Amino acid sequence: MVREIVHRIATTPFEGQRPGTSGLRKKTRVFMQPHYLENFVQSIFNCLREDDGADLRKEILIIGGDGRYFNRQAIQTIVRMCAANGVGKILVGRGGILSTPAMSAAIRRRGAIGGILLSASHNPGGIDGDFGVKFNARNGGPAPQKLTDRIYGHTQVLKDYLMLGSPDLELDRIGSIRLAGSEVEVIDPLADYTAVMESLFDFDILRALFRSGFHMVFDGMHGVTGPYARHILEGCLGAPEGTVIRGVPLEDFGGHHPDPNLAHAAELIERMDGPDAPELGAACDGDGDRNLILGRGFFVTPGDSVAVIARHAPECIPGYRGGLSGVARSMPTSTALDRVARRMGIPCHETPTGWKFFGNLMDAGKCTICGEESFGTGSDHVREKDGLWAVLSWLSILAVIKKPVSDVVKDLWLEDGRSYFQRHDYEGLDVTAAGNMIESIREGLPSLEGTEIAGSTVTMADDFSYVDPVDGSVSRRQGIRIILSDGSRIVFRLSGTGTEGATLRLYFERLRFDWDAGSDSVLQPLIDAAQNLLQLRSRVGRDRPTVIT
Ligand code: VG1
Ligand code: CO
Repeated sequence: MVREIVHRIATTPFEGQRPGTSGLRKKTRVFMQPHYLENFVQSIFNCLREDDGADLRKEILIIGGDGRYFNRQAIQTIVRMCAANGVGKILVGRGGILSTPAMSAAIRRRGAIGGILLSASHNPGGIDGDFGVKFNARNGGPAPQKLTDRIYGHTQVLKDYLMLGSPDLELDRIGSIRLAGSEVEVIDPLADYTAVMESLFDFDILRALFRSGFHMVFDGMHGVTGPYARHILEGCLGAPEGTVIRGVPLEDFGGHHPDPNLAHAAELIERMDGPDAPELGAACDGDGDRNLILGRGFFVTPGDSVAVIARHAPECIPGYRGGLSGVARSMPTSTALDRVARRMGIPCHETPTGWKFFGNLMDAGKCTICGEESFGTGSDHVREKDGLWAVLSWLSILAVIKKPVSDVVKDLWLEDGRSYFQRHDYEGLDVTAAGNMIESIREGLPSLEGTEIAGSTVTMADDFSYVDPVDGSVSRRQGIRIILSDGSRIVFRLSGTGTEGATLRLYFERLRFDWDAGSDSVLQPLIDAAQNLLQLRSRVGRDRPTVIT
């Protein structure tokens, strides 16, 4: 037997900014620099061991990613480091694959200490694209900010890391080997996730739906969800072969942004047009946590989607038959969910952007279903947003309600009005100029109240602060919101996930009861008002957004 040798490799302190809401996200080439990935990963181990007193020999750790360029190489490195650090059991998704929700499901079902997830989500992949590493904790959710900060603290004082000098692990075959003191098992990345979906949804009803000729198309965008969708939709539920398009994960996502929105899922949107189009169209992002829902010639905004799911889940999905304990949305997300919650008599929480805030509420039993405007929807079955879960939710609703997607949404608007909603992103801005702009607006907020904007009076203008109802922690400066007397909102904040320059996000919402007016015309007064207020041309040299979703 060959003895595995643990190398202690000297290193320089980690140079990189503090990880944001979704872990550490950088250009792929940055991650490929010597010691870069290693430093971050060793800091996770040091943090678990030194701060939390974890005995890693007794723990399970799960590794997987969305299949993008550098995924396999990074996994080989992390497996060697896990073994060198004495992790008891290391589980790796076959082919290096695990979607973000599947990772969350696997951590929870297997009682793991956490998981290391390799993805930059919907950002493009490839050697000139983006890469990312994220640590998910025992509850299956993204590390809370305090943990992320502690991991970052360790990166700053790291002197060396531990690495095993072993050959590459065979990633493509299910099986188990011993590596130093660790057991390494390559697992089926679909198994845990599929079991969770079976426990929530009535697969018989969904099978019957497809047997009756229901026609849908699912666009995997060459991200990680393709294999999950093929297995569940075409395999378990009997949807015809070809229902899943772009279903093979590719290292460069076929050269596209694996981002399921109106800008990047153009091909799918085209397919959904016309009288013979499928009844349901859906897409997921690179790591499988985001979703886009389309009806025939009809776009469901993410804010409406989560409202519809919450409204109908107890009646249409067995996993929610007992009712919902509460719902939650991120602050910029439209208020359609609030109105549904009021109707259902359940609390609706408003959290800062980012999934980790929902996790706390869910752990405390305060929230069952939640969503974000950024095409994220999910529930307490895992602690990440879950793209395919949203698709199965919609299928279940359509199977019971037996109406077209567009009518299901219009029924919602008829009940409580329609939130017209748009997000405008200004990407690649100068970091200092963007920061200064936000700062100066923040200073002027108190004097905005009571003034006239877009034909209404400003009733509130503040920078959103969130007090977590579970642990009392306070998150300040989570986005500037201007609320008008007619209920309209203008929100803006800087992105925490970009890898180049600064990204400014402007969110517009206006509630109307005439639900067939075009979004553009309804929102234009708010858009003009924001342009006026922000003075984007003079402050950051732009007068047009990069992307509208
Ligand atoms: C964006 C979205 C946010 C989402 C986050 C992670 O963050 O706005 O709603 O939770 O991405 O999504 P930001 O800070 O860039 O606005 V994912 O699919 O990239 O894990
Ligand atoms: Co994602």
